[in-house]
Amino acid sequence: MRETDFKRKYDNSNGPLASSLYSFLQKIPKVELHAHLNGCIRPDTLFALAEEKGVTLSSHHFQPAKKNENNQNRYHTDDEDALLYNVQPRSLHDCFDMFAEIPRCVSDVTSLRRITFEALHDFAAHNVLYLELRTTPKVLNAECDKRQYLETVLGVMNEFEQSRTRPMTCRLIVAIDRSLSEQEACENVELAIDLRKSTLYADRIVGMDLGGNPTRGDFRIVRPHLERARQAGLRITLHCGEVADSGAMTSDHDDESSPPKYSETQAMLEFGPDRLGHALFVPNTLWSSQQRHIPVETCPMSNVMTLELAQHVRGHLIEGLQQHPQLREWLDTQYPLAIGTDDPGVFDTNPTKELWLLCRAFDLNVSMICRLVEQSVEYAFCDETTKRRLQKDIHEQMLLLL
Ligand code: 6MZ
Repeated sequence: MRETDFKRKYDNSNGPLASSLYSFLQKIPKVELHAHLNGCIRPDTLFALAEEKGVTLSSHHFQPAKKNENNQNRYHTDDEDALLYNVQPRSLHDCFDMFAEIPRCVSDVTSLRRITFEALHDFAAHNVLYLELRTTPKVLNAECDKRQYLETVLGVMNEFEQSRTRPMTCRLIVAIDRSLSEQEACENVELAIDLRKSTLYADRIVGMDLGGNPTRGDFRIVRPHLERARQAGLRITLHCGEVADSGAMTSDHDDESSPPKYSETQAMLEFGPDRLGHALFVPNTLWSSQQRHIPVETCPMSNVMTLELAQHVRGHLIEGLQQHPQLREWLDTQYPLAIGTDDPGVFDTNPTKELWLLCRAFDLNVSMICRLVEQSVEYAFCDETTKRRLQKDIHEQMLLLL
């Protein structure tokens, strides 16, 4: 379909046809490379699990989703307000409060299986053809240690793929929470390496992530463990520059008598990860020509929320996203990007909404958004054969739609 024909059919300006754009974007095949399992929990499931386990959610952030007069929840695409406004603002502080509470409800294998199945189902419902889901292994109870935790998630992925309800390829990234101890980081790396020795999981576990509250922890402590993971063949993604670097940048360092201050962002770039998460505060001076090509997992809705961008424009998400510190330049320079949801359950988002926001905020046309999605397969951590198959499937589906 030519762009002008498309504009007629799926207008992407303001107005009543905006939801047609949403419906079109819902149908296109997608790739999700940045999603945290516990951040994907459906609000309704969280409330049900809390009730079942007698957990009182103390945080004021947990509010049941409001329904409109037709008893549809706020995510219904005809409800323009739900798409345009951040009806439930989440600061960085808010979302880490929530992450501290969610595990109290996901406290056994049954609930872990449930949230994993639901997360896979929800991504597949948005026609995600390839998912890299990440999670921090946890000891849930006496029957479920970290190994069983990961085996449960991997088992659900196997079942989901075999059921062929939806043709989605699932891979796992084992996460390290930077706010926890070095021992935790070491355990997670050893566990990922060990599980990959089993033929059952060799292809399924593809990488390690460093995440968690960016105002806590120290990359230098985790670095040797990530190095070991890399030596063992795991790919590495780092949450980087999610908040401004507390260390001075090298270019700011004029005083030659004192040693340069440590910059975590710089240390992370020098480590040479395979991908970066967010990369909101990475000064241009820090991207050397080689580092400039590290693909970035960008999560528009999460960034608008945690940077509180929409707050400045009365909750309007599109105007909020237009204030994003990097996205405009990344799009203009065709920087390697993968669009992710981060935490759909926490940020009221989904893979379609992320693309919709990008189109609306930066006036992207349909071929641009399709190209972004197709290119992001290149940054996936799976093997080359899987990538080529995905590229073919995505391309074929796109051709049918356009
Ligand atoms: C950094 C984040 C995050 O691992 O329990 N996580 N880390 N920045 C973010 N941006 C908002 N969103 C989620 O999933 C929840 C965990 O993922 C990390 C945090 O460590 C959070 O506790 P899992 O499945």
